[in-house]
Amino acid sequence: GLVAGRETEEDGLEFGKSDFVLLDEVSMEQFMENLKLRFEKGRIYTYIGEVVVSVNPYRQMDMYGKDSIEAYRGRELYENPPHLYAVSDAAYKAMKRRAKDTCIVISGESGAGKTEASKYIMQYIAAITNPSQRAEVESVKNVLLKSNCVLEAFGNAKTNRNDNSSRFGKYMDINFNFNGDPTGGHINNYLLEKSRVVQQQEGERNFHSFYQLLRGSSDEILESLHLQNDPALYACTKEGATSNNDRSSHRAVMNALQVIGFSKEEINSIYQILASILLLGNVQFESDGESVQILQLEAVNHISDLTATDPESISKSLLYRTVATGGGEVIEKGHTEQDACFGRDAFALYERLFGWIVGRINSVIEVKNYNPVLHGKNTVIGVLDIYGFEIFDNNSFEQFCINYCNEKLQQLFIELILRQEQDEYQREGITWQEIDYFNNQIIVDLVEQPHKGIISILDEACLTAGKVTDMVCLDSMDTKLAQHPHYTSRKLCPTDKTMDFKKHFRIRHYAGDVTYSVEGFLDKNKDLLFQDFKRLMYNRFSSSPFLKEMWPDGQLSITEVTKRPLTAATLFKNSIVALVDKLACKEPYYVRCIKPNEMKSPVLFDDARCQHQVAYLGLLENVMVRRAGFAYRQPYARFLQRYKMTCEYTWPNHLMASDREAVEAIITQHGFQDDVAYGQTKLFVRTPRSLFTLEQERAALIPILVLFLQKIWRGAI
Ligand code: AOV
Ligand code: MG
Repeated sequence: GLVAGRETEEDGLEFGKSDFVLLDEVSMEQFMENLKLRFEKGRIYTYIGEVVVSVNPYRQMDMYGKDSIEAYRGRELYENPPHLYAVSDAAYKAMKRRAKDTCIVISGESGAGKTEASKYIMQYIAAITNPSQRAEVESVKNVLLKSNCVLEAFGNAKTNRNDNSSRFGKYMDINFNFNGDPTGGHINNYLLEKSRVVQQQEGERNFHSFYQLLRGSSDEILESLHLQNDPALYACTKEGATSNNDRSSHRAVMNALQVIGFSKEEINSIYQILASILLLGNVQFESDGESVQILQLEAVNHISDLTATDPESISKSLLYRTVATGGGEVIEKGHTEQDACFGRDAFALYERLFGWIVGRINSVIEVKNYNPVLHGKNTVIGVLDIYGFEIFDNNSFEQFCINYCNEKLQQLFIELILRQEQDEYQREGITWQEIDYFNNQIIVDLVEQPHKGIISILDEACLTAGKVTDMVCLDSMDTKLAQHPHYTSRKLCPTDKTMDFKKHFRIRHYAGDVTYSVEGFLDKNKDLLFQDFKRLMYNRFSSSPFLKEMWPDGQLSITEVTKRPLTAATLFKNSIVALVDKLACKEPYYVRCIKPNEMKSPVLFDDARCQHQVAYLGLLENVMVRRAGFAYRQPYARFLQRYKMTCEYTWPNHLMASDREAVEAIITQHGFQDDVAYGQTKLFVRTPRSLFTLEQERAALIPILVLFLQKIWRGAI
């Protein structure tokens, strides 16, 4: 297989070029030809310099096993065929040798293979660390690996784009000690698509966890949870009730929870909450015009049992809310939109549960007793796996947030890979022909700019007293954004019959046009959770401190909470801005995932779909920058340090006026003059070949040198 030897220039023809930089000519045609050829030959990874382009194979590849891991361990990028393992190793080496914080950013649209890639990356890092098998390091690694399984169960779902689609964003930091062994980690999660708990689009499913519970639990457990083992019986899970592996997944999740260190009691509580949500979803209301009644009192009794709350409090929290009037008086008001309130309560429960699980995992893996003096610098590798760009038949607030997040990541890629690269040539005084690329900053601004951006307009509408509807908000966007080249709506473009006057607006995203339905935007942005429910939950769990953590705000009194909280969109924006800042100060490694077709087929390479992705990901521009430029660069002193032994004028020390001249001597002696440029402080090397030759010579010389030194020590010379 792949492990047997690297892809050399000779077999280059058979598998295409392993690095797009080596194409004869940089054109979309050649790029696509190479990408397709490699996909068909089972070469799913290809480099652009240090960036990995990955095409989802939609089949099990025989390239992730132990022998592959060994083949990549400690090697340089150009020594082996392209692989996630090679970049993981590069990130790891940079972290270990140079004490750099690094991050691996995985991007691509929904279903392109980001989550799978993130798992292989983590597996690799786990496999190559802790050679001495220290128990405390092993346990950290175990928790890191097992956390994926739990987070996927609770945060992933089948969508129309991907059977195992991440419905939350995940950024995981892995901490390392000076030995390069993992000592802990931290998971940041971003905006869970909680509305899925009560509603799914046709053909989609709820979060996996519900089906796993119903299909995988024993009859006794289900009985104790007042459940039956058929997802079709519950409003929340009747969509997509049939699936094959929920039962085995349930076992895996139970095992993972135990390995991570969740107690029996905690695991029980998790499943009690899931059961409460399923039962809550079946509660229906009836209005006689005057007052609202709950139809399924039995369900309420069961929820009351599962949450150890009295049934009256539950009914009351479902039917009424307590509000503070302007004068500080506290009154009870009956709900009018009954269905909305059970829905809100249900997904609020789920969101808190998810957040609590993440927090609980973090508490297990957080770095404890770290002493920088004793343990040296604590370095980090971050792995980002977030929901990919998506377009559905019906796109709502969640897609708006998800797609905005992808715009931000594309912007970061442009900054780090396209712009900073070119800036460096200028700084180093290297002649340079600027390369044009589409900068999506304009779309990022459309969404997030203060006062003028969509989020600001939404927030303003949410804060306006009185009855501001989604429609009014759309009007306001139409007025303020009429001139924006990436925004349109039916009112601005009356001839476009694909949009509805009342609800649609469209954003021309970097990855394509998406038509959003404004319906529900305001509610979702306000993210109202009735305080009664929070207090109810807080009181219920007051005897179990670990679950009380889920509802810390429940202890606030009704007058304290009238202060306006930040809206969902603003909170999300702030968290994404913080994420981008965090990534920007690390040394980045990129995996760019491509989805070969819409049918999940392992043999179909849909040329148009693939070309579209290559275009919007800016991959061709990436090749141009990389190729016109220099793939590898090293400060003169470091280059000299490593290769001085390969040249008679520099070994053991050079007598030249500067390191730069000494480096010139090495390069000239090897005949690589045409492959390099000399910057102010660094040597720039165009192709990997020269470096590879130097590495080989060095490797060949080292044993001779060692022998030579040993002889000196023994007094033989
Ligand atoms: P995503 O993370 O990019 O989408 P996934 O990583 O979940 O996409 O990949 C989707 C599916 O493609 C997986 O469930 C696998 O069946 C298959 N797949 C992906 N990569 C590989 C691989 N390297 N080898 C074999 N099969 C693979 V989303 O989370 O929807 O944006 O929100
Ligand atoms: Mg995913």
